[in-house]
Amino acid sequence: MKVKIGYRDALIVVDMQNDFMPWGALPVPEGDRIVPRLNEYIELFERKSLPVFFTRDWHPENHISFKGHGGVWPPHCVQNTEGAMFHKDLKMPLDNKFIISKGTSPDFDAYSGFQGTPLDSLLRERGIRRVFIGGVATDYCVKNTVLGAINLGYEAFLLLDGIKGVDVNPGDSERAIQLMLDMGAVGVEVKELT
Ligand code: VGL
Ligand code: ZN
Repeated sequence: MKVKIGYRDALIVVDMQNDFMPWGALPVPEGDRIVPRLNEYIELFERKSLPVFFTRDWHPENHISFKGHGGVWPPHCVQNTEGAMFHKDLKMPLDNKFIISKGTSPDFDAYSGFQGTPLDSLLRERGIRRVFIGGVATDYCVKNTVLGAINLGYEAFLLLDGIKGVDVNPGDSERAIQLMLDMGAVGVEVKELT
């Protein structure tokens, strides 16, 4: 299926930060392998002057999701640390780019890029109706961002060749993908976009 992208479309790249890479504190296996593919998507949107949103986990060091503070995860993506920086090879556009920080206060966590952020209003005020979502982790922040988008009335496209999951339990990512598709997300690959 060919999908023609245009002025009502935006790209959302989820959490491509060092701590989610194989060398990071909360590694997503092969999380770094999707960088070149995500760069292709970014360039496609950039060429058409369409907005690109980069979400990032941006936690205080006593964050509720951390072990010892009520959560299950090792400390990760602590504000202003190297682990919270984007993968160095990710091609961030100079213009029409937005960085969306989430999980920024100690007592709230956010797996969805929409939770506690201005993402919805930024999309809405630009007349965006369709969002194309890739990044990490398929079974956490990608899943919740896709479902959040659908709940808010956006048409959500899942970048099947631009996602990687944690798979704490084997099969988590496969089940997450199936759930997103069942909820109405449309799976696409880069070669289908024009
Ligand atoms: C994420 C676990 C904890 C994610 C964030 O980006 O998918 N996963 N915090
Ligand atoms: Zn987190």
